[in-house]
Amino acid sequence: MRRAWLLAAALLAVAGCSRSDPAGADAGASPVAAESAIAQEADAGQGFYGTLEPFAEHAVYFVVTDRFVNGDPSNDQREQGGDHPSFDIPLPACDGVIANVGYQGGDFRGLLDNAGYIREMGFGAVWITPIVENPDQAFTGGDPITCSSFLSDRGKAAYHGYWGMNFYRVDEHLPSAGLDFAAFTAGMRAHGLKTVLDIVANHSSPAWSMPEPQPGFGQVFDARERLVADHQNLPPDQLDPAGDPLHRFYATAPDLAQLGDFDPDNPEVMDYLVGAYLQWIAQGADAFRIDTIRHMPHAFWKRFSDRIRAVHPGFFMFAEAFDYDAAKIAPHTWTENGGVSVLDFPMKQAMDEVFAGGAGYERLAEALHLQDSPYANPYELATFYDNHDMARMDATDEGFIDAHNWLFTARGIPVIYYGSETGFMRGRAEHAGNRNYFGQARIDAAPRSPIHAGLRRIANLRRVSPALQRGLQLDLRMDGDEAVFYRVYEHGDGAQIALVLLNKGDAAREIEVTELLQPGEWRDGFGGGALTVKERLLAEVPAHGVRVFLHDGPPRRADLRARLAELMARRLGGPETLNAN
Ligand SMILES: [Ca+2]
Ligand SMILES: [Ca+2]
Ligand SMILES: [Ca+2]
Repeated sequence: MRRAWLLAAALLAVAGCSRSDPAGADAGASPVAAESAIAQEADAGQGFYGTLEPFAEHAVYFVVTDRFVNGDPSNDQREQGGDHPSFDIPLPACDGVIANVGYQGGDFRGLLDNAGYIREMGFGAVWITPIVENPDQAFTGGDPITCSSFLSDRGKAAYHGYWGMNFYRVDEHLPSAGLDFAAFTAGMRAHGLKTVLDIVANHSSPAWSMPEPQPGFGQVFDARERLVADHQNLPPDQLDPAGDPLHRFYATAPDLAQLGDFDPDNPEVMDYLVGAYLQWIAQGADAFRIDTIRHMPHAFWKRFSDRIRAVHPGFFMFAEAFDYDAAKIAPHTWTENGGVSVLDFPMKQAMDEVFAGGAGYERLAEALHLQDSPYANPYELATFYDNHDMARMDATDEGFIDAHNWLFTARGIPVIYYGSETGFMRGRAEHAGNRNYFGQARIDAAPRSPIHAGLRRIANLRRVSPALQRGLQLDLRMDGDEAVFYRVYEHGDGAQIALVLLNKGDAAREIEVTELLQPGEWRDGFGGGALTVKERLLAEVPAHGVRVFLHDGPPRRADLRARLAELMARRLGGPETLNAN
């Protein structure tokens, strides 16, 4: 394979002779003295990369399955729920937008029908909300819903899937004839898409506070449909795990809202959950997104992850630890706590300030945590700017375009929430439109959105660039509307340097790069031709634009390699770095 890289470099050098070159490559400067000196001692041949995690190759598109596309009306269960029907429950309008807390019909068929749309946007994986069987009625307990409420569930149906009652069975709203979960994942894979399954281990469904008990709520059934746990509509402190076998799954103190909170120390709970989630891996789940991870203790996750990875070594998982403090969420990533990556909430907060609030790129530099961070590996974090549990980003079209140009070039695994490719429901919280039904008509119209065009362009570049996927990030300038950084990947048979130039200003700007610039043949990542670089690279970056230049070879400058060696050595963190800070 090294021969292939060298051949590619040679071909680019030839192409450079007859280029139509949008970037100014400096001619006439003397070669950099350091170029010939390869500092082999500095890195001892280990190479340069942020991570070797295979999953980092894939950007992730996240859908609330029920709200994406109804591909099969025959599984809608519109009559379900009896006295508490669960299909189509509109809320009073919030600022003119009507949200819905009932089922809307989205299913495996609708998602698979649009796998090509997702793949062509540049994604390699789809995160779907939990698939397991949930109760059929709208919930009658809990707190009333308002436009801005969170964890308020009165009148809500289980359309989101986070209220498991049988973790071994698919909820009846999702599959179609011939399209069970295994067929769905196989179909997605045939389109080049991995399936990230959203899993819950903290709780079952809302389990108490109902005026009258409701079927399924607070109950748990096993693979053979036997009732194994029942909260019996009792407040947690009235449960009697010692005396009533049906209470044994549950903790006796409340945790989140009125959810039936699993006892993390009960080995039967662990067996039940591990058995279920191994079953879904066997049916094609490629990775897990773990819900509410901080609501179970580290020791629980260590046992869980060890058991999953005993069967599937290296199985990739990232979790929701809903906190904007890196020091608080990082412990989940440590080996002794199960080694689960996390959604990058601190970066989300910074992105919001930059792309919706107008802050400068220096704010993102802080959030990268490239050296001596508390994270086991910051390059494996799942990066995002909004999702279903918070207000969608309230940015202009240009703000979304800039956000995507950042997300798909900076370190981390990008995660995009469905509809963001058109700025769908921007600024909207959970009960004010955030999770509204997207639907086939919006998907068919999405390519006319400038956000979609920009996203497709940058996501597809990341899809073919090992440097953008997994390379070390070396920042040159992160200031105001301008960001300039390298991503460097050198491992085994592959080597690539990406030079990323971002401009989030309203006017085009010329950006000049000389610092640590690897001389040689470079090419425009967007197909604009090849260029020979000596000491300087000068490029015009459009307003709200991105330029990416790629060098298909290893870094050779001694000073560059020395900087990379330091980044490489200090990129992994853990308890030691947290305690030192
Ligand atoms: Ca349906
Ligand atoms: Ca159901
Ligand atoms: Ca809990």
